[in-house]
Amino acid sequence: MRWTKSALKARISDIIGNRQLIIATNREPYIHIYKEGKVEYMRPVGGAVTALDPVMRVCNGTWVAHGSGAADKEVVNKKDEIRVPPEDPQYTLKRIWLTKEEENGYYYGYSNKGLWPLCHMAYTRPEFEEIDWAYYKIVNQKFADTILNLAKHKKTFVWIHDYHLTLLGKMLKEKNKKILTANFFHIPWPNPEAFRICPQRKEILEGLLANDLLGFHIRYHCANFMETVKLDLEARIDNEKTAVVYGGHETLIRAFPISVDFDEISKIAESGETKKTVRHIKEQFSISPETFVMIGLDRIDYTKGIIEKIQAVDRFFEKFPEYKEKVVFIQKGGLSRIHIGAYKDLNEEINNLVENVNWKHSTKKWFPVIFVRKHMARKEIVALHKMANACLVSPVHDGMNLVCKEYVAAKNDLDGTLILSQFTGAARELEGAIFVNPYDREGFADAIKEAVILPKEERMRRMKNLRKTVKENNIYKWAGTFLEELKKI
Ligand code: GDG
Repeated sequence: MRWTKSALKARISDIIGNRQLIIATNREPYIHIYKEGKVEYMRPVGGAVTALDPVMRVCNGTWVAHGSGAADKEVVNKKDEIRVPPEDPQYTLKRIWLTKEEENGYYYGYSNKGLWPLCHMAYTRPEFEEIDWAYYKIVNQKFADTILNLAKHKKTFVWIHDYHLTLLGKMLKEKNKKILTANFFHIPWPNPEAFRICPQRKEILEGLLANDLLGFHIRYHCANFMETVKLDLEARIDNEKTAVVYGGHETLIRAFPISVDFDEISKIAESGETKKTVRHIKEQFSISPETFVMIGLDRIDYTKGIIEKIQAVDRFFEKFPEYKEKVVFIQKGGLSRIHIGAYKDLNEEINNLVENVNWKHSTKKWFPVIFVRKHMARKEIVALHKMANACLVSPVHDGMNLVCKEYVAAKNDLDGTLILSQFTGAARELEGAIFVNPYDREGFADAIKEAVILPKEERMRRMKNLRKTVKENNIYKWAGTFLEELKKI
């Protein structure tokens, strides 16, 4: 059986039974903002919400998240809830309000100055401030109190997501043993030596091991986690079952490679509207039909290898100047975590680099890098993928990476090449990509050349393989297999 939206819909009540489903994430799937005095909503940029929204549309249930939009309070009911998607309501979003201090300490501080660099090992030094940790605990407790209230009278399954909420499982179980909980970690789990520097590692591990199920993208992260537990706690590791028993409680550890809604993206890519958007984007950037278009699409984050990518494009034009005016690179970058110094600096660095590279290679009628900052709707993103002859995905470390899978899903015409960092979780699945080490500028520049000259049949053969993989291993398979694992508990 291939997992599809309707297959998950058909199986969901059998999987969940009479339990209500609650999912908990830091980021909410829809943000309400003020625009020219009116309330509007937008979709935030980020992998976890992109992946979970289609799943929740099928599963119904309640999504608990931080209400971070300026107009969020204006649209919720007395219980701080709103049905979403706003244009076609299918599940409930329950918003949690955080003070500026809480957001600063828990989100910008402990989660993103501490755990994010710790788990990615991208040579950005993690910072663990006591005050941030205090807020991290306060906010995890806020999520727990809200969810315990929702779970008072119903059998409940709580699906927790990510490194922002590592203590939540334990906080829930301490008050209500009947709740079933799982945490899916969207980022890598590092090796035990790297994790060892975290001063709060014992509390974090104990928080995670209170869950009944713990999911990572790939087996390597599961193995790292089990090794970490072995080093830091007196727990029993059951290798046969891939489980950890700690304090008499068993947690299953499993790999579930996350993915995208292949069918939906393919459908959007095929639509007449997308064709029109492609024409519009090409006009806007004065791209001729003969130009070889390469794209990049990332949240602006130091783990995504944006600097390394632009440097490789620079090297490509240095080494192969005959491609000037024939090849162009469009990088779309969504601003992210801008209150953190490292992100502000990265943004500056990208601006300077783009300016230098463009100045260095530009001719009278062409420059090599188009950096797009304006917010793009999903339709425009699909159009960008559709028009691209190559997509450059170059993280220095990434749990999975959805952009490469979105690209593959949008290439119905098979005419495109994926250049993919070997340090993404996706690299383990996506046979058919041209693999690069983003730290190896020379090799990366050569890979770009390889993509530009790849014969059409070979290009199509590779894309066909890639599409087969992503079509099969789509987001509904991820959700379905994760939830089915729960039935075994
Ligand atoms: C975490 C893990 C894991 C990106 N830039 C823009 C934009 N996007 C959209 C993409 C994609 C999503 O955001 C990014 O997903 P990724 O998977 O690449 O990255 P993270 O946000 O770091 O996600 C990652 C993921 O969780 C899921 O588990 O794969 O490893 O780090 O959907 O299309 N969207 C818009 N403008 C942008 O500039 N509109």
